[in-house]
Amino acid sequence: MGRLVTARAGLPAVALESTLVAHGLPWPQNLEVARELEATVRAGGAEPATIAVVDGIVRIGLEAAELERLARDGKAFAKAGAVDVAVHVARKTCAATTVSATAMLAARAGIRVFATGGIGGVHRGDEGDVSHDLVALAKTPIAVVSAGAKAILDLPRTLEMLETLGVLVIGYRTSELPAFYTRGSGLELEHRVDDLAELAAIANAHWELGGGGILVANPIPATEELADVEPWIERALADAAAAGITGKPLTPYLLARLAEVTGGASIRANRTLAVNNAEIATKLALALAAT
Ligand code: PSU
Ligand code: MN
Repeated sequence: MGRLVTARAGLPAVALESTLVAHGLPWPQNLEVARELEATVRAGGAEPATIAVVDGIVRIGLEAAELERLARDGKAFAKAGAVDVAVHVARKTCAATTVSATAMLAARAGIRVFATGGIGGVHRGDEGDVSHDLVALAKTPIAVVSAGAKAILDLPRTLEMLETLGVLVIGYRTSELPAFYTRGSGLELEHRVDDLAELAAIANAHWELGGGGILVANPIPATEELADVEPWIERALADAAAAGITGKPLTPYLLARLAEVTGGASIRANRTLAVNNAEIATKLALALAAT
């Protein structure tokens, strides 16, 4: 079905997702970020595997030209959750993979660590719109390093849903669920670790016990926080409601609208937090490989 890129001899792999590139960031910053995420993993001593479906082929790791195609022709790539992947494989179409699809495919390829920007969750004002990311994480044995869940969401409900579904949420050097653009949400986490060797030990124990996904909640660096973002989020949400946007296009719409109203500041914060997540994911992959 897919081409599984075997990591360079002896190197642990870190999965990276492609929806962030195709639908979460504008061209050409999306290509810069995609390359920077891969470079960060390589510099840390692991092998990056950006995951996408290209002309029906599941790619666990993209060639440089494929990465550029994903960024440049992002809109020609559907936004695929875990359940959508088969359709694109059978029809030989292109799809960017969300957190749910990337986690599923990475785990099948034997990859244990995955970096994204921020996972999906429960949308504000629409408790019926719950990202499949949460359900997929619950059943997939992989550690996802994420700056919490995206601030455009209902974070208290998202955290409740993670608990209901049984996703192990661990704050990395924080006791609060990070809010993507900012370090804290005021929502306390039950578990915190300050050391990646300890996190690796917890992950191994979790998987030995038959556990699924682990959300490693890694806040944006303090100097890069996007202050006073809430009024902009509320404005973007109001615009989405006025335009009648719901379902899959909602998150891409909100991120694009936020980029406009913040004059690009949200893009810079998104880039910083994603790269920061790739860095910690790489260190975790090395820590797991050492166990
Ligand atoms: N992180 C980012 N930007 C993004 C995403 C994550 O910094 O665009 C993507 C991920 O692919 C995640 C998706 O799975 O947003 C959530 O979409 P939805 O809310 O429709 O489930
Ligand atoms: Mn949704």
